[in-house]
Amino acid sequence: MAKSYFLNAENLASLSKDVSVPSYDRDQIKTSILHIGVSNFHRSHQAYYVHELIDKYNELNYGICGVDLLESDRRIYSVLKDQDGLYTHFTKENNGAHKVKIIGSIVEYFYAPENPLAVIEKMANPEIEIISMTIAEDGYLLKKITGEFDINHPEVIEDIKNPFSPKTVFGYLTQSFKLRKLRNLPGCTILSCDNIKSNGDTMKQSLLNYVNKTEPELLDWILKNTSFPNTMVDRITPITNSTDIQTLKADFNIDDQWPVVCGGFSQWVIEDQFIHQRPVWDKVGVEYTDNIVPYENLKLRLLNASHTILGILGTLHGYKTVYETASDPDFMLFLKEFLDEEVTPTLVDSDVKTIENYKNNLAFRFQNPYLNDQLFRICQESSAKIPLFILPTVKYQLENSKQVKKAAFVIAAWAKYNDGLDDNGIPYDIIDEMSGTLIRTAALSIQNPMKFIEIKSIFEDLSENETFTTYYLEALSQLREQKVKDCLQNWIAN
Ligand code: CS2
Repeated sequence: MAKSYFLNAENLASLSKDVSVPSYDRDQIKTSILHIGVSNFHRSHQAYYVHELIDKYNELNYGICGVDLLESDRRIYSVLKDQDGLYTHFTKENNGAHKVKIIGSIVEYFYAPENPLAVIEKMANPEIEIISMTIAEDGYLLKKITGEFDINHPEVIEDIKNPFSPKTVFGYLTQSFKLRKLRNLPGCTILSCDNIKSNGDTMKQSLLNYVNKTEPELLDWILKNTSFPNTMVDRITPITNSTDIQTLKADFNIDDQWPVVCGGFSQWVIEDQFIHQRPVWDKVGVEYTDNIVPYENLKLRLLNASHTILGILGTLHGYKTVYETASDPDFMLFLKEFLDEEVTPTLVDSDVKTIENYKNNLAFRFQNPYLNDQLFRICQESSAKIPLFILPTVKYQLENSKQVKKAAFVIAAWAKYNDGLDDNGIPYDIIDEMSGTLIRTAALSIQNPMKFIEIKSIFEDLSENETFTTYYLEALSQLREQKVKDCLQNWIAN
């Protein structure tokens, strides 16, 4: 086996010619973006676009300063430190083609727990024009059911007590905005890149609530000097596994401790509301829009809902990956009918051709044999995903007296999923903030099947809707008697 090279700035020149390395001088880059939450997804998506812009167009004004806030981020901190902020972007296309690129757009990095004041200073630096984030849904500290900001959240209480060593993104933003105001500096754009509905509006609502409680005299400044564009983000990014690390070593001579693996398709749509000049990311495929809603609905209700369905049904059957499940015609037929009959009617802001193209592209993306996207990843935190990906469809359909049959089957399958055993009797883990409630309620629903959809923080009043519950009860009783694949036959082709 040829010698592999530890990935760092010094070794870039030694890497094989098959590997694309930054063509630019990283020392010349100005950091105008500060990104909170250097997740796998950030590295496969935003940091990739930023890299492409610098690499292809020599746009040196848009480097990234990465920031992580959580104890659990210690590992990425140490990897990026060792690797001079460099990492491998490993794209796997459906036809087996691989693209291996070293991404150089993260040129600075701060691990906030080690030096919170340095992070506050950096965020207040006028060179930072955009503060972006991927902090996951729970980072917004919203109360279940009402969706309001949880002002009594333990981390908020902590931040109020220790404003100069905050734990939350809101604590950091508030302190840095105070400095900007005091120093008479311009504000900046807050760019949420989380896969949630109205991510910019949600960020704004949470931040303003926090500021209202902690520094009300700052509210006016924030309203005048910042903006919160909504965005739609999309790139399938499986969990990196040891085989990926080995392949990069053996086939490309790169010794990268934590590369990022992703599918070929990527989309980023951003509302055009920037405080400073809008970045020319459109040169590398970003779309700017005045209205994010149609894009968001396609993404959440078609792609993410499909993932959730394949995740739950596939796991019950005993499959391990999206690819396996999406290669099984029974599961795909059920999914296709669900998308056609129950989701498509809700997509009132998109034309038929756009919707059809989107659905066809989805099937193609799911059937990528090289991606190894684990159902385990998809099923994590379903209690946060289902209200976002599937229940808005159910709500729309019920309000318009339209079909909800397959959605009801999926919810029943999720109740069964929380028993933690697949159809071969093999156990799996349930990773969910609400796992205790889910497991307990699924067990109770063996005697009393309504119990599961009576979890108000997930389903609100859905258990009171007779059309839905009739299908749900029928589905759950079948699922308790038969394997999921056998049940599917009763639910496809009406
Ligand atoms: C997935 C998403 O977590 C999930 O349930 O559906 O992570 C999905 O892969 C991304 O949103 C794709 O952009």
